[in-house]
Amino acid sequence: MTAPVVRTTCPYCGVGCGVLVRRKADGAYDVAGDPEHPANKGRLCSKGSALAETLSLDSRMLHPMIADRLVSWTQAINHVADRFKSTIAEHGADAVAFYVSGQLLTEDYYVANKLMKGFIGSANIDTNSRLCMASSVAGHKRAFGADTVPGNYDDLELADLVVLVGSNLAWCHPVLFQRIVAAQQARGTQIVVIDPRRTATAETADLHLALAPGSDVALFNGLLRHLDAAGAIDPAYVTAYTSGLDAALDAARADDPATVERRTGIEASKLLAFYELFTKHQRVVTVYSQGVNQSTAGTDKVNAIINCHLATGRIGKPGMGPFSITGQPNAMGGREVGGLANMLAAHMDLNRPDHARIVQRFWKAPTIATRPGYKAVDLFRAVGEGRIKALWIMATNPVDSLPEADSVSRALQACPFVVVSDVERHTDTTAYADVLLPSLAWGEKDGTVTNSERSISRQRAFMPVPGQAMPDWWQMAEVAKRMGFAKGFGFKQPAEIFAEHAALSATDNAGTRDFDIGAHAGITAARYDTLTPFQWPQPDGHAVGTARMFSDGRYFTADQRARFVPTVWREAASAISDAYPLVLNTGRIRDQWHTMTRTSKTARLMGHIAEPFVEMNPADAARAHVQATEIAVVRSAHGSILVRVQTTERQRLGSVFVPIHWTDQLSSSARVDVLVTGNTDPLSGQPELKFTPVTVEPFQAAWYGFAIGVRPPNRVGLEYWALAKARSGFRLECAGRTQQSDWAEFARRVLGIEAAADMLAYRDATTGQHRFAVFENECLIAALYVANRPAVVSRGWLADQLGQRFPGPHDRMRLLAGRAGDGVPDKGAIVCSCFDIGATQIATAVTGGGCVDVAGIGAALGAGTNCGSCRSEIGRIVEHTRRATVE
Ligand SMILES: Nc1nc2c(c(=O)[nH]1)N[C@H]1C(S)=C(S)[C@@H](COP(=O)(O)OP(=O)(O)OC[C@H]3O[C@@H](n4cnc5c(=O)[nH]c(N)nc54)[C@H](O)[C@@H]3O)O[C@H]1N2
Ligand SMILES: Nc1nc2c(c(=O)[nH]1)N[C@H]1C(S)=C(S)[C@@H](COP(=O)(O)OP(=O)(O)OC[C@H]3O[C@@H](n4cnc5c(=O)[nH]c(N)nc54)[C@H](O)[C@@H]3O)O[C@H]1N2
Ligand code: SF4
Ligand SMILES: [Mo]
Repeated sequence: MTAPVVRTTCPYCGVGCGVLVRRKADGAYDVAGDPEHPANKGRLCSKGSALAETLSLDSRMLHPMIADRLVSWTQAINHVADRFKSTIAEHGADAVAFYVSGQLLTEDYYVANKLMKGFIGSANIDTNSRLCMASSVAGHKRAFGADTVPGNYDDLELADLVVLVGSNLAWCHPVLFQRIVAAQQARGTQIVVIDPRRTATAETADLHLALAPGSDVALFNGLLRHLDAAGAIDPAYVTAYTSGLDAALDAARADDPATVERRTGIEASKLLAFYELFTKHQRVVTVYSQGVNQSTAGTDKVNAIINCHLATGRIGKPGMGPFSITGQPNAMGGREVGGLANMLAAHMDLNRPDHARIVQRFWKAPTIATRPGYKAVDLFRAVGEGRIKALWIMATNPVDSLPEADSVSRALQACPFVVVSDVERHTDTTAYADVLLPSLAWGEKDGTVTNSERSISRQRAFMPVPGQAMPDWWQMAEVAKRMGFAKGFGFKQPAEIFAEHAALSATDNAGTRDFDIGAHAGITAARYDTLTPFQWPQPDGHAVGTARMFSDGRYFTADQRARFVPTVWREAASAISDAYPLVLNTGRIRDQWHTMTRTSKTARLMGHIAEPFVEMNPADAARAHVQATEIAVVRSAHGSILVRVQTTERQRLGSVFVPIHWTDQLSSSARVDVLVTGNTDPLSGQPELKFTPVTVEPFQAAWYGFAIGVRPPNRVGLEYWALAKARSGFRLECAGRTQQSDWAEFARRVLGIEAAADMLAYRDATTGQHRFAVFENECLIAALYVANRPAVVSRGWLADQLGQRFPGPHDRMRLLAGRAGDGVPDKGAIVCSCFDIGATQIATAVTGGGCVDVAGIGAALGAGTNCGSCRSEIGRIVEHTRRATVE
């Protein structure tokens, strides 16, 4: 008998891939792409493919806790409800707040929003989506009168030109990227990438514009002006369906070509090449994400892009449109339930009395919030200033992900009452909780999510409930009941919540609001169980959802016309200076998800990049007196971090890049948001996460070390460290400013071993080398390599030796040498995580195996043939190796 297959949705990015999960005979799970899901048609990326490896319960939070004491759910719920009630009684409803997440399911989010806005009566509920797509929401509302994503994924395949602005799609939305690359190969779709860095995405582009950070408005104003001059504006469309073109053109004309060239730092010929491509192709999709949104000019950047699509009438038709790609699996669902401090439920407006009446009446709520609450950055400032006295954080890790992050931890420290619902016991945020509530994780919980193309899909449970973990919606409904709101929160299962949410969306709607899923109002549990993906809107009576919005040229503004918005380029809020001469850009790497609470559990995903780094141009590195592979201090006006230096020409002069992922759980001091400014976009409240003035300085290490261990090495007292999971244990990078007097003693402390242990040692005073390997029953259990310079050992190979037998002196010597012997290939850093193929193997297949391209590497090694996330990196290695061989 074969085990049943559960159809669910990937919990990571906003592509929203369908996943098939099967329980194997050994109890482990097998994860595969769902061929029937419209988003991915069977594909998965490296993170999706590794989902089965992240399901362990090792570090999970499994019991409610008050002040580190295990308590029952009743005690925990009573305590939370009582504290919220007494705080409200004493200080008013605006003295409490929820800070939630685009990783909640729609049902969780709906309950949170209902409780805060309709029953507590405050709009102090904001979400990490404020850091993610608030500028797109604000831009959509300005242009369309509603927060509507016009197109869909098929448009990316139907387009003749795909413009990617501030999006590293190859790493952040890999399955969508693969769909575009397939179209590029099959039908010659042109790809333009607009990003200050030459990213993996840019490597595959036909044209890459490495613009000066923050200059997008000037670039798109220049495009609008060019479209006008070239006669490419569609007067029929503009006259029939829009208003405000003249004012937008006037604003754009302020940026003459020379000004655009100066502001963007892009030479005129390249700018013209892009403008001409855009002019020539009718079928253009402009995809944008955080390089656009996370800026003090974020909303203007969004509208500068939309202006160009409206002017050419390229919206609402196959293969064309502006396309805001969402990051989190349910960023869209959160918008639909109104989970932001300036929205009401079901895409209704907080400041419209008619909308407030609809929602309040539908909820039979005692009150309704009519004033916007605090947006994320201000919310934590209000916590810090004592204006918010009780805070519930759910499915997000603000101590790591909010700007000026050290002031966030200080605010939490000072806050009288902090509740954290999470799935992990130890995060940088759970450390500040008065009450910890264990939530069900992916694979254990049921509900819906909405992806970037408005497609609503089910997440389904396939695992048993661990410990006492409970769904997030249940936790809030119980607290609501205990606060005296039993009537509004009697939900017994997520289907009931979804049914109510769908009914609200259709209430007094009749086509006046974009979000209407009335076809699913009152859905039964049985139908909810079998729900297949559909695109909203799907009003009552419609058999299927809506693939494309605005096809009829009607928008959701009062006069049903789309609005052009005049946009004016302005500088980032903080300028570089002599003290802070470099611009810090932050973002993602391919195989990690945010604060790594789940993706760090698998050695396969840690094998790609195992350590936090700062990527900089070699000339900037030389000026800062730091070298590749050394540790550097990156400092801003707000704080400093320690990270490894990487130098590359792909990084623009004057800009440096640091990934967002590392936390205090896995590194000594690499939380990048400690550095980042809390300046926000005046309209959207989204912080400027991609532009912080910083300086880079040498760390002045006296020694560098690399350790492995079957148990995590001890980090106490280490100045610099970064920990990562390896296949049979852990690996640790470390460094310090002062030499140790007794390295053997140091090794025993870091490796956590007894004095009597079987420890082999090697010392070379000239290079400051100290090497130790520790055995138990002839098996390697730990090792440490220290030197004056960054330790040159084969890290992947060494980590793979943990637990292996080393009976003889010859093998043991090889271990101390830190390298595989002759004839045993060293993989190098893992590039293809699906097949575990490293950079050295790829280079060897070029030099010794005659491979000349990505396809050849795929045929020879398998690398790049499964999820495809690594194909652009393979291409880069092949090209580099071939060039090196020719020279
Ligand atoms: N592997 C992985 N994938 C993810 C995530 C993850 O954590 N890991 N997170 C998901 C989430 S929540 C999100 S929001 C998305 C984000 O997806 P993306 O937006 O694609 O990712 P980022 O790396 O944040 O930033 C994108 C690019 O913006 C560029 N950029 C910086 N400043 C500017 C500028 O002024 N103008 C322009 N045009 N570009 C600029 C950066 O160099 C960077 O390459 O990814 C989602 N997917
Ligand atoms: N400098 C800089 N900062 C950034 C960004 C950037 O580009 N640059 N990007 C921003 C963006 S776009 C985003 S989206 C944020 C992301 O930042 P966060 O939201 O802070 O990051 P995550 O690691 O996804 O946090 C999710 C938390 O929820 C927990 N969790 C997982 N599943 C569940 C569940 O079902 N229920 C509950 N209750 N908890 C769960 C996880 O263990 C984890 O602790 O970071 C933002 N911060
Ligand atoms: S692209 Fe990858 S991370 Fe995103 S939903 Fe699909 S499998 Fe998950
Ligand atoms: Mo995000």
